[in-house]
Amino acid sequence: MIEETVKNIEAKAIEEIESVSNLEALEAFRVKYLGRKAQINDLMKNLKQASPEERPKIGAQANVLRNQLEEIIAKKKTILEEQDFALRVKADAQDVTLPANKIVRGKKHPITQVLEEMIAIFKELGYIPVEGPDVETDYYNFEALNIPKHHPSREMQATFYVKEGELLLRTHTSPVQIRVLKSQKPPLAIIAPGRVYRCDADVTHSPVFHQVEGLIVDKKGKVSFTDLKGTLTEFLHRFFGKNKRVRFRPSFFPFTEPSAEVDVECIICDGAGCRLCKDSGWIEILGAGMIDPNVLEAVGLDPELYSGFAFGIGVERLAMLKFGIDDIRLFFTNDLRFLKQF
Ligand code: FA5
Repeated sequence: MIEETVKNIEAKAIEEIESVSNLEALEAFRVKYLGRKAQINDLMKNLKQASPEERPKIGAQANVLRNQLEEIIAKKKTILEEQDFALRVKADAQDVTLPANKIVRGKKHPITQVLEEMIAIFKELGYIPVEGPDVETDYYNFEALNIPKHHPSREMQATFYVKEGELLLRTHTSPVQIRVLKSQKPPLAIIAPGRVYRCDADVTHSPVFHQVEGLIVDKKGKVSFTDLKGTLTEFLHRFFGKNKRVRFRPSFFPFTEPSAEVDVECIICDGAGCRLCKDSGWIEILGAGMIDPNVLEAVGLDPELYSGFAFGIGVERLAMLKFGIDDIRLFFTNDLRFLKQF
């Protein structure tokens, strides 16, 4: 009787294990055949009823069955684990024939590129780069540059004040002239690149832009307006090449006398007149002149003994002309489609 039961359990288990298809089902199978409530345990309980001669035989048979069941389970477990692993490997598989992701490399902003090129050219011409603060006092930005309080010429540069009448965002790089002349003895030749701020906005005017200031001071008579013109012409030739048409035109600045401005032929209309050049055919790029005696006096230099020249170049304007850009705001909106072209 018991022998038959053992055989039945064995046959059922062998049949059932076939349909076990995952590790969860295998665990259920193990609980069913070897767990606390498994039929094989009842078998052992019934052992008492058997005759003393039969008992060892039945016990041995039950043990064989137990071992067999354990073996079946172990074998199935190995198979299922291998299947599982194979499935996971397949799911994780990388297609090594796919093209790799492109690595996009960053580039320098066009204004940084132009600034670096300008600085390199002026260094070759013997100028030393210096820096000044973006937040300036009224004294350095205006007063020492011969622009007294309430003078109409202050309106040439609409100012952002940090503290009305005292502290401001510098409207040009010219205050660096004063800082240098107060701290260094001539002869000297410096450039001062940096950000400047004005309440200005259209296709050629930005509220934040860059200038490169230039300043040279020596014993009176050593540097003349001819040197100024020669220096700026040389710079423009190196920057644009010799074919770009430029013109010098008389102008006014309170801190230089005589003064000039330099224009470059408009890149959009080639001089015919358009929206960018406001129908003039020219784009203004810089202001310059011989240092006004009042400025030399303000820094404690005797205008009878010293003279020099200065210039202030608009960096964005040079970049517009170099790269053919018709709206200054493109430099500040950080559109990647624009920036990627440089
Ligand atoms: C000045 O700022 C004088 N400090 C320049 C100077 C220095 C004259 C030394 C004499 C001696 P101006 O305001 O013209 O000048 O500006 C100089 C240049 O900066 C302009 O020719 C133009 O190229 C550029 N610029 C002026 N305003 C803006 C603006 N809002 N956005 C972009 N570029 C500007």
